Amino acid sequence: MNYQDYLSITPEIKQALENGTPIVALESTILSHGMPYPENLDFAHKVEEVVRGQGAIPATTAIIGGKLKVGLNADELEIMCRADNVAKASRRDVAVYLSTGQTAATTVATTMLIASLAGIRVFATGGIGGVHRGAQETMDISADLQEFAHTNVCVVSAGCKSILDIGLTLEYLETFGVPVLGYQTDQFPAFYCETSGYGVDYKVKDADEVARIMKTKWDLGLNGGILLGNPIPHEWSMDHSVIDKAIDKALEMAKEKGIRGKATTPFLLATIKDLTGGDSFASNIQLALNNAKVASLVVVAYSKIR
Ligand code: PSU
Ligand code: MN
Repeated sequence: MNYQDYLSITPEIKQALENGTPIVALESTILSHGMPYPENLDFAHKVEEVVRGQGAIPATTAIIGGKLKVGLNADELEIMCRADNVAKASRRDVAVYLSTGQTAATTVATTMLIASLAGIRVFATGGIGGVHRGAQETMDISADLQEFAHTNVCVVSAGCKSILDIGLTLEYLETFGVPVLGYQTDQFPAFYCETSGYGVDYKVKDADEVARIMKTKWDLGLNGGILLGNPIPHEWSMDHSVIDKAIDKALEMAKEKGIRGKATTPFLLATIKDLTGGDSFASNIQLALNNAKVASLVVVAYSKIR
């Protein structure tokens, strides 16, 4: 068998791949392990509509029935959002879940991997995983960062949450040669907040510029991802003080409860949501929709010059 035998691509996306129609990959961990039901289902449909509204085709990914799914139908979206017995698949889990038939949501790392296998070059998420605070001791560094080191996908994200050590996350990306671009900003965004206090390598003015950077990088054989930081829309940006308090508390609780490994990020996300109430969730939805829009602009520009 070759890798294509493990892919299950919807007819619509197969045709889009053949015709060179722009496609945006979307992850499912944000649905299964990042948002409550049924709000996640509403979001899952909305984010796909945003992509279609820009003239691109959405491709939500997941592992279901021993296949790497590229594009989910309504029933499959429902399964991922209900999240009953849905595992979280990062790179190390992929072969196991494909072999055992375990249903699993895809993280940034595995969505990049699946997108790349399918020939999709742009992916929209909420926030990426990174170097956790205290990683000097715990070694907790998301596999997302290693995926950026070698998989050719441009990921549009609102930066990352400060549950992570943002400075060390950027250092790690630099070491592995990953360009970090700011969409119309010179600040690396901090998910709920427009700014993080850290700069990006390059401020880009529009989607065309991002598309040219993608093409040039991969033409040269400089393999690996590109991170496009797209700040949360100003009107939804939250106060650093509000969010920082919740994040500190969530980190403390994780420590007390001895939460470790792949449970860490979902625990922190759920706890922060509880601590900040509806506000942070409303912001979360808006930033993710905005990333889908910018990712669509980028892939439309990329498909014109490719
Ligand atoms: N950070 C967020 N929201 C998310 C995630 C991270 O603000 O939904 C999810 C993404 O799917 C990301 C994964 O790829 O968590 C990272 O998990 P880990 O830290 O275990 O690698
Ligand atoms: Mn981890």
